[in-house]
Amino acid sequence: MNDKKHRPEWVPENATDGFTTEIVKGKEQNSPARSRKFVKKKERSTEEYVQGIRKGDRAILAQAITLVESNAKRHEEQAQAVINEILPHAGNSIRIGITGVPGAGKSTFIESFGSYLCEVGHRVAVLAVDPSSSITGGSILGDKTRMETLARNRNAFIRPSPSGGTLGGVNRKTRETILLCEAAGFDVILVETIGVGQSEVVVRSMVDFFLLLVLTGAGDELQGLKKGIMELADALLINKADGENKQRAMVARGEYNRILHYLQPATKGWSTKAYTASALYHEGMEEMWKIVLRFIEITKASGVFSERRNSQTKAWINAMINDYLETSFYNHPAIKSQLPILENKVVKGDLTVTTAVKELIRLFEA
Ligand SMILES: Nc1nc2c(ncn2[C@@H]2O[C@H](COP(=O)(O)OP(=O)(O)O)[C@@H](O)[C@H]2O)c(=O)[nH]1
Ligand SMILES: [Mg+2]
Repeated sequence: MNDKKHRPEWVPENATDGFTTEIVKGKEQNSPARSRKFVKKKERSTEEYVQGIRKGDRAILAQAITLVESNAKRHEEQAQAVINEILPHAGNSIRIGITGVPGAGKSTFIESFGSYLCEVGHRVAVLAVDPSSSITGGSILGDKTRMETLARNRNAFIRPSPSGGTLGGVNRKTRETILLCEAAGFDVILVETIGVGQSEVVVRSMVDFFLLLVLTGAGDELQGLKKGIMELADALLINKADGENKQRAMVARGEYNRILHYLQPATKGWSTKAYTASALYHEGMEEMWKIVLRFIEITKASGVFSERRNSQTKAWINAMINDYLETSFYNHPAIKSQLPILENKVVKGDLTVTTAVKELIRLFEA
């Protein structure tokens, strides 16, 4: 190490080891093109992102989404700058949410419906909301194979659910991704709910039209299906209406329509009805699209469309504030140390819940 050849020229002759800076022989760059790409990828300017998205450059769009999904503080600033720039070009799409129990055929439907839409001249972006993906590692693998044809279509863009983080985090990332896709010229956005639980409500809060995929046969399903989810839907689609199941699907359609008749409609001025389709055999796709178009026409004329978008934006603001406050509360050092102690006191009956909470808030605000 003391070999003079390895010492930089600015090091004095009589310098001790402590002073010395070592020189490590540089590695030969064997592929300048590759290294240039690497540097570019790492340090794309906000302008480059914006231009690329506006041109519909899918690689840049994908990178911008990665930026938006990053939890790193330094990425957040640039992501917000990009979104700010593209915002005037966002919003011009029909946003459709697709929900249903696992196995109902959501991914297959998206493959078939998305391909149909591309065929008739649309550009389709497919996103997924999966708040559980941080635990399960995501269900993307299965989805990719279900969407093989669509994934190869030049007019389609498929993005798996952002992994990790809270429901609030997934919520923000998906909403911002929708804006980026719209600015890149995608005029139909399909959002699939993957995780079970709260993802239906989250997706409903970011789309114009909400589609519930259901199955026939199982009378239990009709019973077990949460009325609450049916009340979120703008249409029910009985999928797998093919082969021997076709007849049963027609019967189920009548049953569902009878139930829907008594439920609160999800959208003012629109009555939610049941339809049949076969995603696997590409039947009913055109009919479904006509229903969506009629829905958009009616709600735009009545003002319900823009009312919903506005209230969704306001709800997003509130959700982010709640998320921020909750995170900063539970990460506050005083709360971290005092919460378990006060909880214990309450459990033992030494303190009332209200007193404990007030004390915690006092510590938080101090
Ligand atoms: N017969 C029939 N099978 C279907 C149809 N749609 C989906 N499936 C099958 O149902 C299974 C689950 O579909 P998938 O799209 O992964 O459901 P997801 O979990 O809701 O996304 C797969 O084996 C599909 O091939 C359909 O219209 N008809
Ligand atoms: Mg799926």
